[in-house]
Amino acid sequence: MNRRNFLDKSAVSFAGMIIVPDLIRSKTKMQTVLKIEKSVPYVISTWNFCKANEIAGKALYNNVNALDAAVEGVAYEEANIQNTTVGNGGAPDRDGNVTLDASVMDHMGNCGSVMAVENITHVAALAKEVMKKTPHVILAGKGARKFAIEQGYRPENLLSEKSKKAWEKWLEKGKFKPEINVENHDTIGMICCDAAGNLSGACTTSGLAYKMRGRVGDSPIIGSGLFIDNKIGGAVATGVGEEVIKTVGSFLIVELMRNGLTPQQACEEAIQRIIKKQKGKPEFQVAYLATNKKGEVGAYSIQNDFSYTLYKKNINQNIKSKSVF
Ligand code: SD4
Repeated sequence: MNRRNFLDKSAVSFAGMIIVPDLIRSKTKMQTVLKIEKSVPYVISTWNFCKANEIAGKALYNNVNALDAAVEGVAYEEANIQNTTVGNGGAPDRDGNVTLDASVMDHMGNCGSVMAVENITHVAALAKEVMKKTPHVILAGKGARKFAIEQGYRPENLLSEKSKKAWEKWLEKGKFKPEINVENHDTIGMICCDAAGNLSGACTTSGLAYKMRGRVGDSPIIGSGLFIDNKIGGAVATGVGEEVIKTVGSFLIVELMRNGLTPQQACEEAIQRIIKKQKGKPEFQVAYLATNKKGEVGAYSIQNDFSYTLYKKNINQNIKSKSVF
C-alpha cells in the first residue's frame, strides 16, 4: 500500500507521529453519550476539504467528542502533502521554511494554540496538547517544536517537492501578494457539534504563502481564526489573517450571535466591518463560517469563491457561500 492509499484508507493519517492514537484522540470518549444524547452531530469546515469533514463526521457518529473529532478531521489535511495550504507540504515563507499555525477550542472554553512551528505535521493535535498538558494557551516557534518532540512527535521535513518548486518559481520575481484560494481550498477551520450538543473547533494552516519569516496569521489567535462559546455558537475564519486579526473576526461573530443575530447575519456584519475600512473593492479574500446552538449555519466572504462543507446524518455536502462581490 503506498502512502496515499494508506492515508485514504485509514480514518486518519498518522504521519509524523510515534504514539499515534493518544496524540490525536483522547482515551476518554463520551462514555455516557447514549444517555445524554440530545443533538444530531454535525461538522462544518471551510472550503472543500470533504474527506477531513467526513472523517470528523464519522467520528462524531461514533461518539467521539467534538474536540477530538475536529482534531482528527483536520489531521487528514495536515498529512496530505498534495495540499499546499495546510500542514506537511504547505507553502513555505519567503526564505523557504514551512511554518505552521493552529488552534483548538473546546466546549468548556479551554483553548490551545501553536504558532510558527517547524517540522511538525499535526499542529492542531499539538495545540490540543498545549491546552491539556501545559499551564499555557500558546506556544510559539522553537518552544512549540521542542514541546512536540517531548510529546512524541517526530520532526519531519515539511517542504514538499511541489511546494519547493512553486517557491523557487516565486523567487524569480520575489514579490509578495496574498494569494488566496489557489487550489479552491485554503486554511481548514472546523467546528464540530457532538451528540451531547457540545461545540468545539480546530483551525490549522501553513499561513500565507511566501510570508515574511516569523509572520503569524489569525489561525492560532484565539478569537480571530477560531472562537467557540458553547452557550452561543462558534466561528472560524480563512483568508488574509491580518484583516481578520484587526477585527477579531471569530470572537466578533460569536458576540453578534449572542446579541441575537443568526450565524448568517453575524458573518455578514463581520465581513462588513472589514469592507467599510477599505477604499474601493478589496483585492484580498476573507471568509467566515459560523454555527449557533440551534444548529443553524452561516457563511460569508468578500470574494465569490468561498465554499464550506457540512456533514450531517451521513451526508457530506460542499455548499457555496454568499459573498460581497
Ligand atoms: C493566515 N488565515 O495565515 C490564514 C491563511 C488563510 O486563506 O486562511 N488563507 O492568514
